[in-house]
Amino acid sequence: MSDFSAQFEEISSLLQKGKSKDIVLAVQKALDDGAPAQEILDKGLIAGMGIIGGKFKRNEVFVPEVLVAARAMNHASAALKPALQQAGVEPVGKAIICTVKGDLHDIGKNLVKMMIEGNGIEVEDLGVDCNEEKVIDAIKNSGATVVCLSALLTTTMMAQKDVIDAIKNAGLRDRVKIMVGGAPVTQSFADEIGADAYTPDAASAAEVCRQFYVA
Ligand code: B1M
Repeated sequence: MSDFSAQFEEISSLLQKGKSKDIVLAVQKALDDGAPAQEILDKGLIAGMGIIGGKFKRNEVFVPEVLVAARAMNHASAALKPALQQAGVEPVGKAIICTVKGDLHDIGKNLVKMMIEGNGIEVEDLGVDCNEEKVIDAIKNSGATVVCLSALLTTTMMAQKDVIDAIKNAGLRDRVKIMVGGAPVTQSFADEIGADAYTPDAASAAEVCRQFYVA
């Protein structure tokens, strides 16, 4: 079996340096060499972002460095998108996704969206810092039957509960399944706030989301 570890290491390093153009070339080269897309994502991109996150926490890097890394992550994810998504999957339904109110982190949300789309589900992206009203309007107007909520901050995870409560109060709870996720979110938190599903990563989010349509 081929060993792509040096290439994953390079991708992680380019991400940490925020080298958007070079990382796209490195991702493409790894794909051309036969590296699995999911491993490029996990061992290259997400690993690199984890290292940046640790440095950010220890005040070894600051918001500007994290922002250029985030930009490189988005470029690299876009380059990986065709390989991550299954070709020719027929749409089986529609979902809504957003990062909740007060939270601007969108990399995880974008990955979840990409993987769900790759599992044959149309996704309406409501963006970041999304309030309850926007979600309610989207449920009413889009016909979506799954709502996906992402939160990356301990201070914003409760906004997932606010959305679920607002959906209940609007009389729409029976119309949608609600999925939650993001680094601080856990299964027990999801149970506590009345979500239908918690998944720890984008790939499992896509699997669970598809089950809601095909089960
Ligand atoms: Co922020 N930030 N940040 N940040 N940032 C974290 C989250 C933090 C852990 C860093 C740290 O201190 N170590 C920390 C949160 C601490 C806490 O709450 N306990 C933090 C902080 C404090 C902040 C600010 C407050 C910093 C400041 O201004 N002083 C500020 C808040 C801004 C705001 O949102 N209001 C802030 C700002 C930023 C940037 C703008 C600079 C940038 C975001 C850029 C962007 O997203 N476009 C940023 C980044 C990049 C990070 C880190 C470094 C990386 C996050 C990331 O993209 N990870 C992060 C540290 C870390 O995570 N190690 C950090 C990669 C991504 C693929 O993972 O998003 O977890 P993640 O998604 C995963 C899973 O969680 C899951 O799937 C994905 C992978 O498969 N998932 C779901 C996500 N959503 C899901 C939904 C699902 C299912 C699964 O179902 C619906």
